[in-house]
Amino acid sequence: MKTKLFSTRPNVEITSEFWCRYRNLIVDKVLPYQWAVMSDEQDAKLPDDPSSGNSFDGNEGHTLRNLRIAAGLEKGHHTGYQFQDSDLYKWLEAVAYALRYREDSHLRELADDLIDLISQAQEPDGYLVSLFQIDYPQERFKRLRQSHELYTMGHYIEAAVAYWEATGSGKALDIARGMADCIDRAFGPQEGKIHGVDGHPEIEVALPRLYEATGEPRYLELASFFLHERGKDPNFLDQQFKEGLSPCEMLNESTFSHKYYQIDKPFTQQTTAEGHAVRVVYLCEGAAHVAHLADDEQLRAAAERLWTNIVDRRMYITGQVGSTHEGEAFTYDYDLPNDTMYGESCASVGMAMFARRMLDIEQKGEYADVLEKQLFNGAISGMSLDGSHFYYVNPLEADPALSAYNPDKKHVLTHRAEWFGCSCCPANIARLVASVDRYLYTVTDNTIYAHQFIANRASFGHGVSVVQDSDFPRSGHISWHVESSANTDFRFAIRIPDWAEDNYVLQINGISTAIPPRNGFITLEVPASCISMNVTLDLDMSVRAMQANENVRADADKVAFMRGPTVFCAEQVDNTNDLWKYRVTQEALRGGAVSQFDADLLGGVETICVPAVLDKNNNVKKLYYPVNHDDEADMESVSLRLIPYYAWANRENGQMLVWLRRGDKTT
Ligand code: FUB
Ligand code: ZN
Repeated sequence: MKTKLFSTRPNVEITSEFWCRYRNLIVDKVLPYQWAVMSDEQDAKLPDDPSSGNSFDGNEGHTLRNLRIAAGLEKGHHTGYQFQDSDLYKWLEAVAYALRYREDSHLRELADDLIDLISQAQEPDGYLVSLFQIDYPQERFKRLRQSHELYTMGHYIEAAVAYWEATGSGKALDIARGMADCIDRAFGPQEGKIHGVDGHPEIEVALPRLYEATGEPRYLELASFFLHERGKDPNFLDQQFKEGLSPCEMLNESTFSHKYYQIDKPFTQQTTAEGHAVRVVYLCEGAAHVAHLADDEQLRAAAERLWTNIVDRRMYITGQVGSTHEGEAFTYDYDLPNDTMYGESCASVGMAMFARRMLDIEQKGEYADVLEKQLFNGAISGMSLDGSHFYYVNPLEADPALSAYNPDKKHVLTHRAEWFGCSCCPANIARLVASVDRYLYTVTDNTIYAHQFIANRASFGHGVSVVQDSDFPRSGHISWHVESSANTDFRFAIRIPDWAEDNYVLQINGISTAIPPRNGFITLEVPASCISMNVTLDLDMSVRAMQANENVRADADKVAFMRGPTVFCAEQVDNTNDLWKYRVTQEALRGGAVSQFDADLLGGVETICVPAVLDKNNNVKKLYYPVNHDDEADMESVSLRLIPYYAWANRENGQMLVWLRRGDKTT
């Protein structure tokens, strides 16, 4: 076994202005707000959206109250979804990460009290899912297709590991051990145990983390069991209904196919991402983590295959996944509609986590590219700039009229909501933003891979520290000051992002170098004699006009604009006409679209001015009319203003468009 030089979990302090703003918002606004809603201190308005799981009227979740009832402190029935407890657990996990960068006695107290409550609510055998404890104790582990029992406990286990790491709370971790032991006694390959899986993967993500925290091999073995068991018997989840339906309606839901649950065939034989998107990406994240820890080639190969299928054929330019609201699911290759899509925030968060686990297995720039894409687009678009409004569905094209009058687009909100009946996304975004410091480096035996351009100060143990300065994504100038008293050789690798192509300059101690990237990284050898090294990378941040693969019918003849990793969009408030009427000119495609920083807009954002044309005769035409070639002469030159996609819907309600219509050769 090779000895590891560095800690695989470096100590990282984020200094990036962009991310500090978000992370302070998490502490000052997001977490207190989410707590207030989940503890019923504050009412939140739910969107009028009967699809996408928001069918509860009013704030009926009473998330904390469910746990209080389970703990015997209040009387009543469970309210909300079967996995309602998990929202609080994600909140707790986010608090744990936040406490690592900002001391906050109020949040700490709330979290400690919550752990006390959870401990009171937990059954003596470790089980804890409030719906079943309060109203359906006889149904425990009997309705796994929709019960979310392992999903819910999995989220607690993740939170507990994070809280233990942040505060040393043994109590939090003991509860998690109790849950995992309870699950371990009930499930597994041995005779007499349940040979089946939860309809919603998550325990596969949680158990390897608990294994890392405790060193208990049973937890890793159990995670491995769930991954290999998935899809072995496609009928397993249905079989449980043979003995009759549950008195709890929610648990009987059966409209979805085996593919929806990723059980149509063994996970290790799956080749395409099918069914519910969040389930797929959580499953893959767990598989990649277990593959790494247990050196499981089958799981690694499956995770890699599904990664390739998602990233090459089923992912939006902004990183979102899930092309349909029917089952919040993947559809088929290249089917990426922009206005009926789902793109759930949780799925983007899950993709970021999946990418990080893939980086642990193999240090390929591609994984870090996707991670960056999620961080700067798909995931943060789920939260408003004020931290108190959220998206569940993240479209690439929206129009208030469509959402109001076209039932196929009812699930697309043109303004973020205060909360959701099914509110899985808000705390998921919070836990990602609060833990972003864990996503910047991948560390292997003797190599530090610096793959994100988010300014930070990091120490890796063994006398090696790195200070990364940048004003990214505003500027493409990144510098690393590496200091070492290690007195041993090591490597420092820097990602060259795919979006930079060959347009970058790398300097080491002021001297340009032309080392070619391999697998997306330039690797620098740091000799034992080196006590400090300065590396700078200048990435070309020019605006890029992007097109989609020609198989993506939704984007045919369309163009999107990016600058660095950031995808841009047009919003109605900045542009006078309906957005789909603008045609982007050839000039815009050839470098004529330019960016400018606007310090007064949306807290300070880059904007792009795109040369475009509008048809002057537009308003006088009939519904249908013959093509008139003179029309081409009747175009009015205008410009379209774009803002970063993540910042849309923070002003007045209106249309939004990422993929813009491309003019023809004459425009
Ligand atoms: O089923 C639990 C969560 O609710 C899923 O992950 C989300 O997609 C939402 O359906
Ligand atoms: Zn969600």
